[in-house]
Amino acid sequence: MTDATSTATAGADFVVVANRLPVDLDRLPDGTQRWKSSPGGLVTALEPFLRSRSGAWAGWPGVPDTELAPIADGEITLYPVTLSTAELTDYYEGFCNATLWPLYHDVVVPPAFHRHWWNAYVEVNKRFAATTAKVADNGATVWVQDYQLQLVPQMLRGLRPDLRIGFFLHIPFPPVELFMQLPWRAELIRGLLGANLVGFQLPGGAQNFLFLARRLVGMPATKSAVGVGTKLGQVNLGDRAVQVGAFPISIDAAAFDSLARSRPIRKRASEIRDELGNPATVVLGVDRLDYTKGIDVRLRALGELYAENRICAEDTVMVQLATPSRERVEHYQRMRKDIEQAVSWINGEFGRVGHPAVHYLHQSMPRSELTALFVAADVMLVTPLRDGMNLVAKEYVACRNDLSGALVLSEFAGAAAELTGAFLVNPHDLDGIKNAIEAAIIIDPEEGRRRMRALRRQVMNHDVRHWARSFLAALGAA
Ligand code: GDG
Repeated sequence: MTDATSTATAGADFVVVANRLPVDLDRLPDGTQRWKSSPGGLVTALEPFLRSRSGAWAGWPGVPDTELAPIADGEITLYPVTLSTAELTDYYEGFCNATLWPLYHDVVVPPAFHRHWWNAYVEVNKRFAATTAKVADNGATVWVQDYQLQLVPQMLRGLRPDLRIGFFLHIPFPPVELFMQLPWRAELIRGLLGANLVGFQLPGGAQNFLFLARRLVGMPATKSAVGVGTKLGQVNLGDRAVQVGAFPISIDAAAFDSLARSRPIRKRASEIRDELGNPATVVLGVDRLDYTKGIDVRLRALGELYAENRICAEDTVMVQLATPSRERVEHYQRMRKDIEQAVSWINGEFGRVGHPAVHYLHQSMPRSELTALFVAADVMLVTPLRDGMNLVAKEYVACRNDLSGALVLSEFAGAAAELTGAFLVNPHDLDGIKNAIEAAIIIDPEEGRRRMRALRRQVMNHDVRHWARSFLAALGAA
């Protein structure tokens, strides 16, 4: 990666705008700094589009109070957007993650409403819009990502009416009764209506948005039957129309599939099983440590199953990877304590020396090790109280090329709409979860293969490139 100050031209014809850049600035203890790529699914999905045209990406580089020049990353130019430490507190940890995140996830915890957080959100959104306006070529396509940047479409349209603007929300869009709590509800809806196309994970989110647009902005919404992909709803704004639709995101399924088949990963998976004491059943959970993910729910279910002798810690061992997340936000600190207490209760009651029942890892691990865990696990538990999609569920399925393994999946994860071959559970129904975990453990192998075959057909045929292509095709037609 090189400094692109001299080469960057105001002429990108495809611009991605996201809270984070696909690279992180890493400051080393000796004071030097370097770029570390953080390739997520989004990068994989968008790379072909970014490279085939003259592509740009605007986002925060992960370190506050730092002005950085544009960076050339191959043919893509990255435009760092600066955030101050105060903005990180008020915009990111505050409005994004303590107001919008809980509000959009069914108020699983109460959202906090503070005017100074909102003001910071407006300011930061303005900065993202201004950066994008500077780098986009005449008539360029701009794709704005997620809840951190909901005002950008309108602000950008004000600065650059020539642009074709798409917006995609990665998290759920809440029902009207919840959204109406937000003091700045009309501003957010107007912000989103600056786009030509507003995309959601599920038709339900799109319907909620259409309803709110009609109610808060007073615009007629037509074609209210919102389907996935091509059947779009529409909000008419007089001089222009905004398309609204559902585009369920996915993963780089082929990459997971081939990594999971590779010899080193298969070898590592079998080592992991050895290290766990070769139990009959390995149960796995993989999540960002977040209160929406229902980690506590599944631990409670597992603990009760051990206590009732329906499973035993010699045969059934759980690994829970909880990746550190938003550690400065208060609710996250409290939840971490509760989860660690639950793990320690289970191990105290049911573990033996050298053989804990639950192996809990509060850390982030390399993609290869994560894939080996997916390969090693007989039963995958994905039990969020609410989740836009949940990529982990799809990643597990993509790693089960031998058709073994069972997925227990919350009905309230977006992925449940597609992964109907999973053991679907209501995460509020503890007995239902216990029954599903038990059924997944003792499933007849033929029935298990039948279910996994159906899951894999869905995931392998609807990957993240399919998602990006269908969104961009709809945006192109909007
Ligand atoms: C939001 C929405 C929606 C986790 N630990 C490690 C690691 N991971 C990876 C997983 C997966 C990703 O992080 C998590 O994605 P999810 O979809 O499960 O959840 P969110 O982070 O909440 O994502 C969600 C998503 O956006 C996309 O639209 O599905 O609903 O909430 O890919 O594998 N990866 C590595 N090490 C870890 O320790 N390498």
